[in-house]
Amino acid sequence: MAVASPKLIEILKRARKIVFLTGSGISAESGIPTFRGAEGLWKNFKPEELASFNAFIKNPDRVWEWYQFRRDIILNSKPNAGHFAIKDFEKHFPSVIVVTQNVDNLHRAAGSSEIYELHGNIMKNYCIRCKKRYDFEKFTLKEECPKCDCGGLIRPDVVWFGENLNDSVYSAAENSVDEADFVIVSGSSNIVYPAALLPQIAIRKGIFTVEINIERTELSHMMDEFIAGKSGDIIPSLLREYLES
Ligand code: BV8
Ligand code: ZN
Repeated sequence: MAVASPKLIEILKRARKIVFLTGSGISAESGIPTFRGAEGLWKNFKPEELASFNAFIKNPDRVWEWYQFRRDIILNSKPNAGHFAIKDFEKHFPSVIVVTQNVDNLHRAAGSSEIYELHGNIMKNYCIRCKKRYDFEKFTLKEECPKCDCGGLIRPDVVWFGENLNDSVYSAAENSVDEADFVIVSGSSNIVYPAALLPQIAIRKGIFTVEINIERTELSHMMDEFIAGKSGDIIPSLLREYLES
């Protein structure tokens, strides 16, 4: 049973610049819990309780432990068919850009060549005092927040609630959407801002925007098409149906 409408395939045939906007749902099939799903990461606490600078300063060991718990899951996970299909789109279209809210490094692991990580990368860290970087270090400490040589606390290089996104990353992401002729939104509940503004930029510009999700989201009603299903099933099918068309 085809997942793509004839109209979608027609527009894809003319597309040259495709942007994928992805959220934690695209990594669910890699075994990484989403944020708001039933088994969600936030299930026992509200995001602000852990993913904020105040929470970190109030209880650095607890926040550090939560990130170490998530790193362990991520280090034991692999990109899934959805990540790989996004990379495969690069063989058939001049420009394929990934704008992700995820911090799990899986688009990079799948080999995508142009990625904007709006919320940072959980494998990167820095000292809050001297800003010394500790990227991709294998920290052995599990329950205790490590300290920098200067004595400052080391934090994950992710964007916490209440923190600004990196200006250059966000404006590059905005420009990519602005110049796109086809936008695919997948695996996001579209609740977190300013990331959730990006699909709306495309829609306001009349760029063809497709949402792939296992359930409808806050923005589904604004999309040109909504395809219900898992990203790991739908994105490969989309590419296959395009190539067979
Ligand atoms: C900002 C990194 C300016 C950390 C994350 C009050 C005070 C301060 C700010 C605010 C406030 N009220 C609102 C705000 C703005 C706030 C915000 O949007 N809050 C929300 C909760 C309303 N935003 C911010 O604070 C941002 N900064 O605004 O700066 C500013 C500055 C100062 C003061 C005010 C404003 C920063 C936001 C970034 C937060 N950091 N992550 C970490 O990861 O630990 S966000 C975190 O949650 C994730 O990164 C991710 O982006 C987000 C979760 O969203 P999703 O990815 O969509 O995941 P979710 O679980 O929600 O949904 C999964 C979806 O997948 C579902 O739809 C599900 O159906 C679907 N799915 C599941 N399985 C599959 C699937 N789909 C397809 N296939 C499947 N197999
Ligand atoms: Zn330091």
